[in-house]
Amino acid sequence: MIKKEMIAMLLAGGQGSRLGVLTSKVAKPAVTFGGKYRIIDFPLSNCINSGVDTVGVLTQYQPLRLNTHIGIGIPWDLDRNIGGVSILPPYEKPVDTEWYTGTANAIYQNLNYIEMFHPEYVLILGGDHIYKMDYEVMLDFHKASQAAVSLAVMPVPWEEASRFGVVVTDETSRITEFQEKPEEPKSNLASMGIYIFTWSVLKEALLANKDVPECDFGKHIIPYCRAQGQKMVAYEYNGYWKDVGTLSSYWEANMELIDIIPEFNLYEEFWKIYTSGDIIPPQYISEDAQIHRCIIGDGTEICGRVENSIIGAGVVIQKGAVVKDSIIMKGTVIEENAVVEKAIIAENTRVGAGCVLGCGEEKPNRYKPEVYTDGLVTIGEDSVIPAGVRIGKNTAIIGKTEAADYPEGILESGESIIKDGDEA
Ligand code: ADQ
Ligand code: ADP
Repeated sequence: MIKKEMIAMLLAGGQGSRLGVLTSKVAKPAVTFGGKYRIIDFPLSNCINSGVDTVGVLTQYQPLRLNTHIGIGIPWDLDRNIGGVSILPPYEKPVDTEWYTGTANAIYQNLNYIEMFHPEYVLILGGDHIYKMDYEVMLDFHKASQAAVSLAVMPVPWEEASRFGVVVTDETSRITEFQEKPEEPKSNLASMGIYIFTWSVLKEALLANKDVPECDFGKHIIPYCRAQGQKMVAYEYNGYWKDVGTLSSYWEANMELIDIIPEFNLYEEFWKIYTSGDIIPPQYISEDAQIHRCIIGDGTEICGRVENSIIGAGVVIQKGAVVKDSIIMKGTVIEENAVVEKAIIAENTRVGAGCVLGCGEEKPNRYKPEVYTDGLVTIGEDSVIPAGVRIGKNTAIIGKTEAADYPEGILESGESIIKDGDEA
């Protein structure tokens, strides 16, 4: 019989619609981060650094990139004979075949996978947070508290508390109240969506709630366990943790990496962040290049001016081009004399010569004002921007655009061009 003390289930199936065109073609956990990584590298690296060597990754939305990235888990040392990493998409069953309708439903549909390992504890993780956490320490806390469920929590600013599940605790860290995304939060201790369950308790809860539509941890399973009188405790985390679920938080988290002493340090020896990547040549910086405060990936060719930016692997920045306060992902080309300011440009995009991105006054986005904010220009992957066009702020573009898509050569602030993927 295979027996593991704790296995992890990593939820990586949500669409991440608040990242707009960045997730039209890839799942949020597969979006690149920090010039080298993909978001899912962080929880996966935490797993192996914490000694959790069995991880089920629940995928659903646009899983191709995730599948190729994770493979059999070699970069994370998860290529085990027993356990290791398993990608778990929804599959057809003799009865009740369905998509993963919610986070807990996704786990329920994989009861068999979990049972294979006879775990005592199951760690539930989201796939869309940037942080380093030793889950082993959290497990020690769970055991010492003799809890049935432990939630990792951290204080957040009061005005943001209603975006999260929040907990009220007593002096022993026992959770006395839990509210999922409340309009009027009673506390600013936010659940990080990271749970350790004693497996027998979780299994019972999943079976009891199996017919609940869109069964979700925050909305159903946690409240159910509370109602059952299970002992629930809050494990307070004090390090860096960022939900990169919105374009602004994603942009900010990237920008924080280039601070002189970054709050989140990618260079720590004892907590490595592993990733899988192509074998690519070193960077080439030409005599015309000027680079200030940047993270620059492998295989890049820089002949222009780059400031305060995160430049992914294989990016080309041609002569005379200027890139400022931006994130440029893998394989993108910024042609001669283009100017890019406060933009997020996804993989394999081409920005034509002399384009200006991020110009003019700021206006709210006409279609998704809550998604395209903070003056950002967001361009989805495989896009083409023809030479010489001017693009305003709070805009989104995805697809191969042509001069005819830009009346008078301009995309006004707050407009979008969606040629490939999602509707604007
Ligand atoms: P949310 O962040 O809103 O709240 P949710 O969007 O449901 O949680 O997703 C959590 C994770 O599950 C994400 O990584 C997502 O990709 C994945 N996921 C979503 N639906 C899925 C599905 N059907 N199949 C597979 N994976 C899926 C949660 C908690 C809050 C807590 C925040 C912290 O509910 O209480 O405060 O996380 O960010
Ligand atoms: P994912 O979990 O894959 O990121 P979404 O980004 O679509 O999925 O939504 C996650 C959660 O955030 C959902 O509960 C959704 O209701 C909520 N949400 C979606 N859009 C917004 C928004 N613009 N502002 C605040 N919350 C949002």
